[in-house]
Amino acid sequence: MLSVVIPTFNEGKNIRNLVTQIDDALKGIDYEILFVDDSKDNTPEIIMEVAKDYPQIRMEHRTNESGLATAVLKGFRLAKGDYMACMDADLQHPPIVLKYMYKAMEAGADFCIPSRLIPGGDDGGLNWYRKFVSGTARKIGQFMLPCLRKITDPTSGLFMFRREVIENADLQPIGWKIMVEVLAMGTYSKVTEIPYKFQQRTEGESKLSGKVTMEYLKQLVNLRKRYNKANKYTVETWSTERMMQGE
Ligand SMILES: Nc1nc2c(ncn2[C@@H]2O[C@H](COP(=O)(O)OP(=O)(O)OP(=O)(O)O)[C@@H](O)[C@H]2O)c(=O)[nH]1
Ligand SMILES: [Mg+2]
Repeated sequence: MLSVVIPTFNEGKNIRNLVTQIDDALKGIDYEILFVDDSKDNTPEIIMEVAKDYPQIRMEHRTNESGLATAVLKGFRLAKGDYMACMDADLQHPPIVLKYMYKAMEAGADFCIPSRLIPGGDDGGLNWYRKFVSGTARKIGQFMLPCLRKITDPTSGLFMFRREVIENADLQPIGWKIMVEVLAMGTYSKVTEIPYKFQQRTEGESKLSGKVTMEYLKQLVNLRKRYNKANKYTVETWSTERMMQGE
């Protein structure tokens, strides 16, 4: 089974569209969707409404806790799947990519990381400022944590891995970049990167802020002391053709 963990904060307008697209993408695959919701609006009601049509949906609504990292970790703890995925609710991560991530896992990957920065990938026309911020965050991360250096797009919120990867990992929920935490603390030997095209957000609002940047730096300093130095892995990079093979 595949568990797709989706953190949500005021994403009501995106939920039905998101679930419909995930269900289309995962035809024939046993899956569950776990929403971990900290919304202050009617998003939880919308999720429950959509869940009437899709029994694969579970929701954890939190009222006394918030924050992206703790939400995703909560989702991983509740997940029942052999494979776990994390994605944003705002459709910036096109749900169809889940199908190809699953394919990479079935082909033997322990960890599948879609990338905007390999041939066939696209950053969705980020403006120069967002490009600069995201490029700098990536480079600082790779400088601080050698274990990120072979990964082209380690700071996104879109990834899939085998449950065993985090079984003995000490994941501490600070910051925004939960994949960096899993890559640094997890145990895995084969990573597959696949290309994907990042999308513009069309509904709802971004929650990015200056606080996020500080938390990221704090997280990197903390991980530098703790990361799993024994973990060695290889990276296989799929082309679009390889990804589409057999379709
Ligand atoms: N549960 C929970 N989810 C959150 C929280 N903050 C953000 N999210 C969700 O995390 C995902 C990523 O947040 P975004 O605001 O899209 O961040 P971003 O993609 O880096 O920024 P944009 O590119 O501007 O959209 C979305 O699904 C949000 O709803 C939070 O405190 N709790
Ligand atoms: Mg977003």
